[in-house]
Amino acid sequence: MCLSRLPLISTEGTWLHRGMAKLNGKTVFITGASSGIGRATATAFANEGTRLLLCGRRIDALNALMEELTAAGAANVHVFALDVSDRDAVEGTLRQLPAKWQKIDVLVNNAGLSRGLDKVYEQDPKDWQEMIDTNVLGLLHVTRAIVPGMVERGAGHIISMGSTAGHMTYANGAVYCASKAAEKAISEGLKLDLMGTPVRVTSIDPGMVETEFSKVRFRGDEEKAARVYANITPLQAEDVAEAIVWAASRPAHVNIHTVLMTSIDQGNSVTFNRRS
Ligand code: NDP
Ligand code: 8X3
Repeated sequence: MCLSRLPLISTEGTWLHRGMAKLNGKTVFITGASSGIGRATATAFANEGTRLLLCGRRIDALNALMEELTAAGAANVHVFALDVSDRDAVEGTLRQLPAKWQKIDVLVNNAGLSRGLDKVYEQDPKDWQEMIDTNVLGLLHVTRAIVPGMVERGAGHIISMGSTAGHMTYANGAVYCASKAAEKAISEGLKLDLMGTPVRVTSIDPGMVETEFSKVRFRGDEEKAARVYANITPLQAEDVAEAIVWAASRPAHVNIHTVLMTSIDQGNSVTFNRRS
């Protein structure tokens, strides 16, 4: 649809297009782009003609993705290794980005993981630490480094990965669920703190998505990971990527606060339609 043909509305003298915001040429920074939702989101934004800044710890996987995206016609992709839980590395690396990559329009705070499925009073505290350091502090480190520039430029959008786990806690997942409840509170607070600026904040909260998530949770035990998705239809990474691109492409005056999404076989954190 041609944007110029879309109807205009007026709000107190300001005329607004009723169409999608143009993503073409915008700079999108995705953390945790080496697999799963982050990887699919990179592909989805590349299809919209964005410039892509992609990080994760596995640089080989990021280089392979960059080659794939470039071969498919992506205009501009820059990848770098970054552990979001390392505050000094986040501050230093993002400060030293090449000048042409400094102005980030959309930040996708996607990097995250779960470790173990254990009773909280028995779980290894190192697992708590890794989840909180990555899912909560990692998100804060990156947000702290990027958002001041968005406020200064008067443009930007922070899209963070929440979860159904942040809405309802399940047994043996207390700390992962707490990390996603923290993401929900941080996104809500960030939106309030950004009132009076045009910078937008969105939390994308999916239920079960078939990615490397469970393989990471069970430290490489593929059989255990596969059982998580057995006899149900889970969401796919591409479903979530579409929701992220949709939120980013609303007209500039529209802020999508939350997208809570599951597959047809999931009702909430604990209710599934397992077919056997
Ligand atoms: P994957 O394991 O497939 O992807 C996780 C990504 O996060 C990888 O690219 C990984 O890259 C990156 N990552 C993990 N730790 C760090 C770190 N310390 N620094 C930088 N990058 C890191 O899982 P998903 O795609 O499923 O997960 C993506 C997000 O979606 C997470 O925040 C997760 O909590 C959330 N989510 C997942 C759901 C699911 O059911 N799969 C449902 C709801 C939310 P690398 O290893 O290279 O560092
Ligand atoms: C990931 C979804 O239900 O495995 O956030 O915690 S769940």
